[in-house]
Amino acid sequence: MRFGLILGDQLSHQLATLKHLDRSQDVILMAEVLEEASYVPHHPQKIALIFSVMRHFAKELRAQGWKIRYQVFNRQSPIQSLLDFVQHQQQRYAADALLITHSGEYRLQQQIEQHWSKTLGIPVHCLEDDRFFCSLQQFQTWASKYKSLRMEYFYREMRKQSGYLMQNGQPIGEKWNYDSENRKRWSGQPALPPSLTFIQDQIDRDVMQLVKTEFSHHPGQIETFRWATTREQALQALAHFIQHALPSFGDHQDAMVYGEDDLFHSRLSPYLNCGLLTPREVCDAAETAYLQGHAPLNAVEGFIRQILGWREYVRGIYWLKMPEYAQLNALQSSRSLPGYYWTGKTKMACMAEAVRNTLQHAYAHHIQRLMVTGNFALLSGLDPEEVCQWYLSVYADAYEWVELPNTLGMVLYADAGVMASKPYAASGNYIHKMSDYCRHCHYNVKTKTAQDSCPFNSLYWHFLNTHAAQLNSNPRMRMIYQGFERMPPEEKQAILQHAEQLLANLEDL
Ligand code: FAD
Ligand code: DLZ
Ligand code: SF4
Repeated sequence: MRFGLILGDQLSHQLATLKHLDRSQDVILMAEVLEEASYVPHHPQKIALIFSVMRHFAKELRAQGWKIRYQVFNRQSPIQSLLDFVQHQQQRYAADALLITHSGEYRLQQQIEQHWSKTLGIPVHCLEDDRFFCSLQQFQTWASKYKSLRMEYFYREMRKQSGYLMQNGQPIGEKWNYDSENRKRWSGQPALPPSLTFIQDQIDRDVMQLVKTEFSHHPGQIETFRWATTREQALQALAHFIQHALPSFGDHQDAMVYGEDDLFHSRLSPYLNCGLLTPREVCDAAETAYLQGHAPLNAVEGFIRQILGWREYVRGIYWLKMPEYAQLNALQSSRSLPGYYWTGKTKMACMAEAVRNTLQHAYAHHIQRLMVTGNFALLSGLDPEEVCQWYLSVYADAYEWVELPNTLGMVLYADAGVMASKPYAASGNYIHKMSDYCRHCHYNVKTKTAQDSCPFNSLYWHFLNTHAAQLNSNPRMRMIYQGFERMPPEEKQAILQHAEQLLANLEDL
C-alpha cells in the first residue's frame, strides 16, 4: 500500500498523484495544518478558499471510492506540518512509499526532497506536475537558447505548440499580440458583467466559522467571501466570464475605476492555481468563444496570452532561478512597507482603492497590482522581501511560483531585467489616464512640488535620478532620461527635494 499526499493547491481530478495510484489499495492523505496556513499571514479568504475546496475535493474522491485520511485544522494538535501528518499516518498504516506531485513552492519542495524520505523511512516519489502547458524541462531548454528571456518569444513558441489562434502555422489576424488595442479607459459603457454568487453549503459554513475563529488576526475580511469552492461552481464562474466579460476583456484590460473591483477580468486565477480549473480548459473556452464569433480577437488573444504566455513563463522563471532569485535586490531598496498596505488608510485614492479591494476580496486586478501598489513600492524603494511577503499574503491566488517573479521581477526590477526589459515606473499621469481615481483624491495629479502634489509625480523623477547609473544606458529609458536632462536645474532640485520630504514621511501620505 502506498500513500499519496495531495496539497492544498493540487485539487484536480487529473492530478499526477491520482493517475499513479490505485484506489483499490492506496490511501490519499490531505491535511489542514498550521505550518501551511501561517508561513505568511494569508488573507482569511485565501485560507477559507483552500480549506473549503480541500474538503469538497476529499468528499468527491471518497465518493469515487478512494480511501482518504483527512486532518481538519486544529491549532492544539501536535500535528502542525504536512510531514508531521504523514509521519503520524505512517505509524498507523506502514505504507511502502509516498507519492507526491511536485510542489508549487520551492520552500516545501526542498523540505520534501531533502528530509522526508529519511524521516519517514520510505521512498518518496515526486511526480511532475503536468497541469501546465510547458514542463520545467521544456522551459529550461527554451531558456538555454536565449540571452534575454523575453515573455513574447516564449509566448510565440507556446502558441505554435498549442495551436491556439493559429492557422496554417501563422497567428490568426497576422499579429501575435494585440496589446496596443487593449488600453482603453472605461467610462460606463459597455455595461459591467452581472455579479455571480454561489450558495454556501454546510462545508463552506463550517470553514467560514473556523477561519473567523482561528485567523481573525490575519489581514483581510472574511464576511465578503464570494469564491467558488467546488469544481462545479468554478466551471460556472468560467462560463459566466466567457459569456459576460470576455468580449470586453481586451479593450478595458488596463482600466481602473473607483469602486469597481473586477471590471471585465475573469477572477479565475485562484481556481487555476488551486486546481479547480485547468489552464487548457480555460484557454479552450476562450478560443471557442472567438471561433463562434462571441468575442473579438483582441480580447481572446489578450486573455489567452495571460495564461498560455505569462502564467507559464513566470513559473518557468521561478524554477529556473530559485533559490537565488528570492534574494535579489538589484536596486538595493530597503524602506519598510508603510502601514497603509495593510489597512488602506492613506490619502492617495488609488492606493486606498487597491488596498480596500484587496482586503475586502483577497483580489485586485493586474493593473492595480502592477501600476498602483507595485509602482508605488518601486518608486518608494520598498524592501523587496517585505513587498513580496505582502503580495504572497493578501491574494486568494498567491503562491510563490507565480507571485515572486511578478513582484520581484516585473514590479520591483530587483532581478535587474530578467523579467522586464525596463522598470514599470510611472508617474501619476499613467494612473490618471487609465482611471478616474484622481478625481476622488486629496492630491493633485497635475502638480509635482506643491504640498498637495500627487506623490507619484515627484517620486517618479526621484526614482529615475537615484538609479540613473543603472538605468540611463537602457535604450528603452533613453528618451525619459533625455527629458529629465532638459528639465531646468531649479525644477529638478525642487522635485527631488519634495520627494525626499515624502520619503522621510512615507507613513503619512
Ligand atoms: P485576468 O486578468 O482575468 O487574467 C486571466 C488569467 O491570466 C489569470 O487568472 C491568471 O491565471 C493569468 N495571468 C494574468 N496575468 C498574469 C501574470 N502576470 N502572471 C501569471 N498569470 C497571469 N497571479 C497569480 O495567479 N498569483 C499571484 O500571486 C500573483 N501575484 C502578482 C503580483 C504582482 C505584483 C503582479 C503585478 C501580478 C501578480 N499576479 C499574480 C498576476 C495577475 O495580476 C493575476 O493573475 C490576475 O490579476 C488575477 O486576476 P484574474 O484572474 O481576474 O486575471
Ligand atoms: C496556502 C495553503 C494553506 C493556507 N493551507 C494549506 C494546508 O493547510 N494544507 C495544504 O496541504 N496546503 C495548504 N496551502 C497550500 C500550500 O501552502 C501549497 O500547496 C504549497 O505552498 C505549495 O505550493
Ligand atoms: Fe493616485 Fe496621484 Fe491620482 Fe491621487 S492624484 S489617485 S495619488 S495618481
